[in-house]
This record gives sequence, C-alpha cells and structure tokens, in this order.
Amino acid sequence: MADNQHEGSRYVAATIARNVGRHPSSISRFENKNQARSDVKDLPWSKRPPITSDLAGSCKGHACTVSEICIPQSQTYTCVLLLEVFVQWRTRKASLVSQNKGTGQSTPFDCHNVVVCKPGAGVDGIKEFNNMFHTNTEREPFWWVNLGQVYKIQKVVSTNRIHCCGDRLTKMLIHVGTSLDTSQMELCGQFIGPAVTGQVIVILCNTLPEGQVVKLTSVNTASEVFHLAEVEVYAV
Ligand SMILES: [Ca+2]
Repeated sequence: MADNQHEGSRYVAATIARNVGRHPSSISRFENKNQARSDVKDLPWSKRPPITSDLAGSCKGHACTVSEICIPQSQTYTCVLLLEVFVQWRTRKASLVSQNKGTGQSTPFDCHNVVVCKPGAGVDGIKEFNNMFHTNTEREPFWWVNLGQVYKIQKVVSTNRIHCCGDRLTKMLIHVGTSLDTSQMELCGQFIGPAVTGQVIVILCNTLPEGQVVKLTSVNTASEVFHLAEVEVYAV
C-alpha cells in the first residue's frame, strides 16, 4: 500500500505541475488567451463552475473544462481531469470509519464462552486468537457493519481468524450500499482463496462505492461457518 501511495503522490504532483492555472483576473496572459471562457455568465450551463461563487474562492470564474475539476489554491487554482481526481481518491491516505460501529450477521453461533465471538468483535479493534465474529454454517453466510453515515469507501482490510481454521474462507464478496439487499449494493471487490489462518486480506474498492453499509459474504460450495477476527473499512 505504501508503494501505491508513493506512486499516487508522484502522479498527483505531476498532474498539478502540468495543469497549474492562474485566476483569470490576476494573470492577464491567461485571461487574454481564454477571454471567451473567463465570463461565467456567457458559458453554457454545462460548463459553468460546479460550486457556488461564495464557496469557490480562487476557483470563482475558473476556466476549467467540463471534464476537469477546479481545485482552489491561495491565489491560483488548478484544473485537474476528473479521472485524475478519481486516482487521487483511490491513493490518498484514508480514514478508518468502521471501528465500534453497529454490526450484524446472518446467523448466530454459540462459542460456549471459549472465545469472544459476536458481531461486534469484528470492529472492536482487537486482533487476537480469541476474538472474532462467527456465524453458523451456511452456503453464503454474511456479516455487515453500519457506518452510521454514507462514506466513499476506498478499501476493506479483513484479518482472518487467528488461531485456527483460516482455510474455511474460500471466497468472499464485499458490497457497499445503503441497505443489506445485495442486489441494490455496489460490489467493492472480492477475495479468492482459500485463505490461511491469520491472513490479512486487503480489498481495494476500485470504483469508490458510496454507502453506509458494508457487507461481507462468504461464498461456499457446501455449508460453512464464516469468521474473521477484524474488519477495517477505510473511506476517503
Ligand atoms: Ca476483533
């Protein structure tokens, strides 16, 4: 991940260097070159700034195109292609948004007090041998976390059960949405195993799906339990 972030930083730096612009009112060369584009009132609606003038700052009256987004700076602004902004979101340092949030799972399971196994153990920050969520045996058992508000999800980091049985996880799908109905959710990504005990599984959500519910489904050819020591959802 560190390498990806490093590559992302270099990419962003290169992008800004290539696209750096000046405010039309302060740099006459830019203003003259783009005279026809400097007056927002003359632009078709589709080319007008996407944010209000009060909030635009140095982006007020910008000359970015419809395929670009204006990023205000102190006295200038930068026009960056939307696609490149998307890349920045994918590579920027994200925030952990799932810890101690509401959780649930498809079926309960009694661990006989030998270990902590409850839905909330999946987001309690504890990655130890006796701590996990644990469903009953099913073809497609699932677990979810409700983040409490909508986020743009960048990645989901799962830590497999630590003291045994890691190969019970053979395929896992991660969906993001506003309900538990998978058909209404967006696929973040999938893991194809089998996993090993204690494995840390990083799934990048390449499309940056938005939602407040993140649902993990274990997909099996025969009924199986589903258990993970911890799930960490990161958002940008
Ligand atoms: Ca845990």
